[in-house]
Amino acid sequence: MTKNATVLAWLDEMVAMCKPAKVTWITGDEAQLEKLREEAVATGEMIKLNEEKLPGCYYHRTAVNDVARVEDRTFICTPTEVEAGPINNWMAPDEMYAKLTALYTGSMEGREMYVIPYSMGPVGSPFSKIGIELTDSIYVVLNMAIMTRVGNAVLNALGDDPDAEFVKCLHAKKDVNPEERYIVQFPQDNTIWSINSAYGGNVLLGKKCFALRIASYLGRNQGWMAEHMLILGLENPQGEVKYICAAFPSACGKTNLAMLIPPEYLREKGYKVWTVGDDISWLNIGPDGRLYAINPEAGFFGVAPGTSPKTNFNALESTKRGTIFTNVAINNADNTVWWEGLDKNPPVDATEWTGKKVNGPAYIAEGNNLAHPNSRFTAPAVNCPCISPEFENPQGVPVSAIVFGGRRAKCAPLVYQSRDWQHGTFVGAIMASETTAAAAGAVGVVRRDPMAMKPFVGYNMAQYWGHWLEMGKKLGDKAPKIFHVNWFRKDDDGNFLWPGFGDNMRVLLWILDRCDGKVDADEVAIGYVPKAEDIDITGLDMTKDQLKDLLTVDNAEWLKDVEDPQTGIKQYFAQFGDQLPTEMAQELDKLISNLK
Ligand code: GTP
Ligand code: SPV
Ligand code: MN
Repeated sequence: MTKNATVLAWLDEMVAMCKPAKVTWITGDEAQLEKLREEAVATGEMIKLNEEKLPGCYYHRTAVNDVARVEDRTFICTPTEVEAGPINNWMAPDEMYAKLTALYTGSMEGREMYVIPYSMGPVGSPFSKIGIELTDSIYVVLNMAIMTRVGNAVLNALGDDPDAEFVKCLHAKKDVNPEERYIVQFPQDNTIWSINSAYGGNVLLGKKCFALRIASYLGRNQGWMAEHMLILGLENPQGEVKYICAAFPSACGKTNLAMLIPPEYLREKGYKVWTVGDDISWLNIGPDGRLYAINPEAGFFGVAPGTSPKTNFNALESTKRGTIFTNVAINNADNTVWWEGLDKNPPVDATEWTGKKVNGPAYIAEGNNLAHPNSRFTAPAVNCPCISPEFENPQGVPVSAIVFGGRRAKCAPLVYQSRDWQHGTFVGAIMASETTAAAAGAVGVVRRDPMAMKPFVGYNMAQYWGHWLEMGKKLGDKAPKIFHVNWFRKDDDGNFLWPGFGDNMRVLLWILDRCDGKVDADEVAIGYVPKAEDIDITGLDMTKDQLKDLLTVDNAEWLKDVEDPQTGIKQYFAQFGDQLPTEMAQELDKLISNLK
C-alpha cells in the first residue's frame, strides 16, 4: 500500500466508477501470485501444464474475437486533432471520457479489482517510469508480473510526493465485446483506459500503451525517445561488445534477431550475441553525449509460431519454465504445448487454440492452424540463456547502430546505410512492411510503417520525425549510424532469398564494420550498399550472384514506390501537410532526383 494522496484519490475515483466487489493490491510476493494462479486454474481461466516438462507454466485461451491488437479501436485523445496527427484515431478527451465512463460504470460489479504498481525499467533507474494498472483480470496480473517489475518496491520508489509522475492505467475486460472495445491513450493526462479486451497489447498496459504511446509523448517533451526496438549486444573475439537497436514492425523478427545464435564458423571464432531487449527501447543521451538504451520490460511477449530449436533456440529455452502460453495448441498426451513450426510432429491428440479436441495432423491437412498465428508466450527475461549481463544496468547500454527493417518481398535490399542522421530519419520515415497477424485485419498487405511505430506513436507522426531530427542535432557526431535491412526479399516463386535467422549475423557484422569505418561501400540512389565481397557467405547455400541480386536497388521500382498515387511515399507524406519537417521534404526531393 501507499500513502501517496494522488494515487489514493485516483483509485477511489476508479473504484467508485467500476464498483468492484473487492480491491486487492499486488505486492510482488510470490505467495500472492501463486494463490492467484491457483484461483485462475480453479475457475478455468488458466490451465496448469505438465509440471515436470514445463515447471510453473500455464495455458490461457482468449475469446476467438480477441486475439490481437485492434488498431481501428485504438485512440490518441489529445486536446486537438492535429496533436494526434492524421494516422492516429482521435477523439476529444472530454467526449471519450464521457463515452467510456458509461461503459466502465459498474463494469467490475461482483468482480475483484487488482491494483498493480509496476516499473518500466529497473526499479530506481533514472530512466525508469512508473505505472499503476487497475484490472479485473488475473491473467493480466500474472502477465504483468512477468513483463514488468511489480509490487511494493515500485510504490516505495514512487514515494509520497503527490506530484510524482506515474501513468494511470485502467483495464476492464467487461464482456469482451468487440463492438465496444476501446484502447485509449490520453497523453496529456498520463492516462490509459482499455475496455472489452483481454488480449496482449490491448491489456498489458505497460507494453505498447505506456512504453510506446505514452512514453513517446513524454520523450518528446523530456528529450528522450521511446522506440519499437530490440537491443542486442554483439561480442567480438576480442571480448568487445557493441550494441545495436533495431526497429521492425510487429511479427517481423525483433525477438529472433535479439536472441540470434551466430553461424557455426563465427561461433568458433568467438562471436557471441547478448540480448538486452526484444521489443522496446527507451533511449537517452548519456553523460558522455552518446545514446544509451534501456529495455523497459522484464519479459518477452513473443510470437510462438515459427519458434523452434533451429530458428530461435534461446526463445524456446526461455519458455521452459514460469511461462504463460496464450492461444497455442495443447498436446493432450503429456499436457504440453505445440504450435506451427515448433517441429514436424503435430500432436495426434491435440486441443487446438479455440478449445476443440482434434487429430492434429489431420486437422492441419484440412488447412487449419492448431495454434493461432498470433499465439504468444510470456516468458521471464531471466530465463533467456543469452540474457545480457547489462540487462539490469540502470544506465543502459551505449548504442552504435540503429537498424530499421520491414517485410518486403521486393524493393528493399538486404541492407543499406543512410548517409547521415537526417537521411537515416528519412529512411525510417519511409519504411513499409507487409502486415502480419499481430494486429486484427488483412495480412500481407504492404503499408507504410514509419520506424515500426505506425500503431504506437502517441502524437503526430510528423512531429515525431521532428523530434528524431532534434535528437540528431543534440547527438552530433556521437549519433549512432542508421541502417535498413530486409530479411524477407522473395524470388518470383515466393521463396525467401536470404536464409535469415542466425545468418542475419553476417549482415550485423557489416553494419558494425561500417560504424568502425573498417569497410568500404557503394553509393547508390538510396544510400550505401555493401560490396558483395564484404558480406561473408561462408557455408551458405548461395552464390555471389544471388547475394548481388539481394543487394540490388532497382531505381525504376523505387520510383514507383515513391510516386504510386495510392501507396507511394509522396502521397504518404502529403497527408501531414505543414506538419512535415522541411528536412523530410528535402530528403524526398533528393531521393527522387537520385533515382532519376
Ligand atoms: P512482435 O512481438 O509482434 O513485435 O514480433 P517480432 O518483431 O519480435 O517478431 P518475431 O521475432 O517474433 O518473428 C515473427 C515471425 O517472423 C516468426 O514467425 C519468425 O519465425 C519469423 N522470422 C523472424 N526472423 C526471420 C528471418 O530472419 N527470416 C525469416 N524468413 N523469417 C523470420
Ligand atoms: C506487437 O504487436 O508489436 C507485439 C505484441 O509486440 S502486442 O503486445 O500485442 O502489441
Ligand atoms: Mn512488438
